[in-house]
Amino acid sequence: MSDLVQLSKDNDIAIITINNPPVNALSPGVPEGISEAIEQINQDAGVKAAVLIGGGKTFVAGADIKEFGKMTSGKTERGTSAFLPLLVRIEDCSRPVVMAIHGTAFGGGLELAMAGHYRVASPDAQVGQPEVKLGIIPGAAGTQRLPRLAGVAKALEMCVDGNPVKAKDALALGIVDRLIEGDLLKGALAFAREVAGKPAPKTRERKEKLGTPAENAALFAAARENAKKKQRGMIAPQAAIDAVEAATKMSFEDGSQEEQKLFVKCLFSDQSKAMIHVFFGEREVAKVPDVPKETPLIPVKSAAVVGAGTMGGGIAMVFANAGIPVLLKEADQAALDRGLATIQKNYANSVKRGRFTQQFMDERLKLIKPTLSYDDFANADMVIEAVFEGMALKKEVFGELDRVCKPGAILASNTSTLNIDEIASATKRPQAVIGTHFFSPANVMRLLEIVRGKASSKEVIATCMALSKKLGKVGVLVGNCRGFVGNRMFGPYRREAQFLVEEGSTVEAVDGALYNYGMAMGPMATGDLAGLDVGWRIRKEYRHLEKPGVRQPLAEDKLCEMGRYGQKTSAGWYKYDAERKAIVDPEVTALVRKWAAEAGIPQRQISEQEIVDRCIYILVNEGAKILEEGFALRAVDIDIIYLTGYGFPNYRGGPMWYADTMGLKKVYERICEFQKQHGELWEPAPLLKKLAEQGKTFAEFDKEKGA
Ligand code: T1G
Ligand code: NAD
Repeated sequence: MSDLVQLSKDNDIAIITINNPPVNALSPGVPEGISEAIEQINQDAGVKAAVLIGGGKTFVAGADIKEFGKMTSGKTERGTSAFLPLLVRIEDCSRPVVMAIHGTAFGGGLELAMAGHYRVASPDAQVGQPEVKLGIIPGAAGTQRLPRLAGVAKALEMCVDGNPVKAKDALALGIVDRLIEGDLLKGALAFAREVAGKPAPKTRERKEKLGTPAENAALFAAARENAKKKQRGMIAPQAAIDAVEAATKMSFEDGSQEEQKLFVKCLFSDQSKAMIHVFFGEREVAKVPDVPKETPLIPVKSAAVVGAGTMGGGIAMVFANAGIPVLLKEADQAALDRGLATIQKNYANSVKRGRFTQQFMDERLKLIKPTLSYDDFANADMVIEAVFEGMALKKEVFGELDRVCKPGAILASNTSTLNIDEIASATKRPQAVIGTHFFSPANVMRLLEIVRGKASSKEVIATCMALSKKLGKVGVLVGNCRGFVGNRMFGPYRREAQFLVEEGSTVEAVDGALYNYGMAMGPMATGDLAGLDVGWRIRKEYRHLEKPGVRQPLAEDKLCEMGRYGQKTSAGWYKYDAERKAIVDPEVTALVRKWAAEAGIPQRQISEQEIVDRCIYILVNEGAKILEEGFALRAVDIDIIYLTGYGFPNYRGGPMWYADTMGLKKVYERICEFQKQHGELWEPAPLLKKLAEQGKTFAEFDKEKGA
């Protein structure tokens, strides 16, 4: 037996234990070990039944995703197609095989479990086929066995959405046969003894839940429409639907072959490469090279938020949702009441949409304690300031916090652009000051930019990085430059979008092009959502830093002077109806034409491709500058920031990965073209130039930097 798979016995029951930490992935050696064990069981007359269980914290979390990168097109023999016969061998085992599931049975893990004759699970276990989240589909007959166990509708949902199912629901669906309270192995052995000697049902032979062509036709049609909307631009969800449909129309063997073809098509797509990059990227960003894993963390059992506006209210909800009591301070009662009413409304909407229960809402609201004074701040382990974006006001607030907060408390600012070191200079404890830049709506957006000040201590950094996971956020450490990483790149992105409108394109054409590219929302509509006045206030704050003679967008400031702040004033680049639906406003198009003519900006036809190239490549160029200046640890950090905070399509992997996919030489040459046409704003980043000339990628830059 290999050291990844052990075979032992409990009297007449064989036990196959998989030990491949941390998640018992089906790495090379694991399928082989299971196969050997099944062989031995078949030879051992003393064995009446078998239990297969995972060692450590979980059952099998799927195929080893790290192996995918090593596979070349058409050569998957080491991959899933080698795994398929093993599953049949388990199903054909001469003794009943009971799969004992704890933690997660995901992807190949659930496919393995379904090849067993019975499945028992711990009540807190989860099962699922999350492959679409990697841009692939189940590749070991998951789309064939799951509809046979759980029915077509549920199998479709699980394979297309990729979301896990709790053990209790898996029991109701027929995926699991029994829940085991307490010691799982003990319960599984007892179950095995109950079924020993009885005929072992083979999942692949079951047909009773495969429905009829008439019933299924409507299901598949609805699923295709739904996936087109919800997973816009992605190929894997549609492939998963095709594979489950094959299960209802073909034999198990033919359906499995059909699944294999679809699996391989997805696996060797750019989308899958991008989404696997994202999978590992979300884990990589948690690592800060100079902040060791064992850095002591500051316990955060209570928090406080200053300012209950758009952001402060959402941030208070984030802490309450994580079970951390939070004080919420405002400048006056009216503002406090407004903030609390918004929180109440947001929770009520989530209850209405079934995201939370009423009980959850009531419990969370109890954790949010409104106040108009700093009195109770002395007990807070962490304070987050979210008052208006002005340096003077922020320094005043931090001066107060320095006076009232206990030693060791973390003092954080939610500023979106201001200098963290300057804010920290308002205190006598700059080592406790850090930026925690949430994104609007704070209780929804996953991204948390953690801004490192030059004095921020490693304990404070490590604590915020770890806390972000507890708050359900993806924490990314960034440097303290203007706009940090996300907004520093977003500025040029929105600038180019506005220039394109001023040069002859239209608001809806620019937004349409980026929407078709896969962005959740176009740059103009995003401006209207966040409030055009936020950027306007910041531009006014930094007017003195603008380089003379360098072109600046002219339309948005004029719209703000007209009071068109976007959704909040029902008019910005678009007009908005009562449901906040955007309506193209010909008045804006006419105004922009007039302003462009007055500014002497020549008008021309602009293609969709140019719109995409200018907006996306300016992101890449600014990202490369940020990387070489050291304000981001890795190119993948920039990708994760854009995927979790700016609605960048996950199947493109983020702006830096997308540039690698396009080829940096091509990207660099395109940027040089834009530089010729539009001047110094398009000066290529030296790092991009270097990598392009060396034929390298940002991914290689990360690897070499070993960050
Ligand atoms: N392969 C390789 N490495 C994996 C892995 C996997 N399947 N899952 C996790 N890791 C690594 C991860 O990178 C991290 O490494 C460490 O394990 C801990 O993970 C045939 C083709 C199971 C819910 O999509 O969802 O099966 O950063 O930090 O928060 O049809 O990991 O420490 O170096 O996430 O406790 C389908 C993926 C594969 C599940 C645990 N399976 N994993 O979460 O730990 S495709 C999945 C997860 C497939 C078949 C197809 C989560 C988890 P490092 P972690 P966690
Ligand atoms: P907002 O105008 O909606 O809310 C600010 C709140 O601060 C107001 O309710 C105000 O009454 C309160 N306030 C002002 N002075 C105070 C004081 N001394 N004590 C207590 N409360 C006080 O602003 P917002 O959009 O929530 O932005 C807050 C901060 O978050 C800013 O720094 C902004 O740059 C940043 N931010 C905003 C967004 C966004 O999309 N709106 C996103 C990320 C970060």
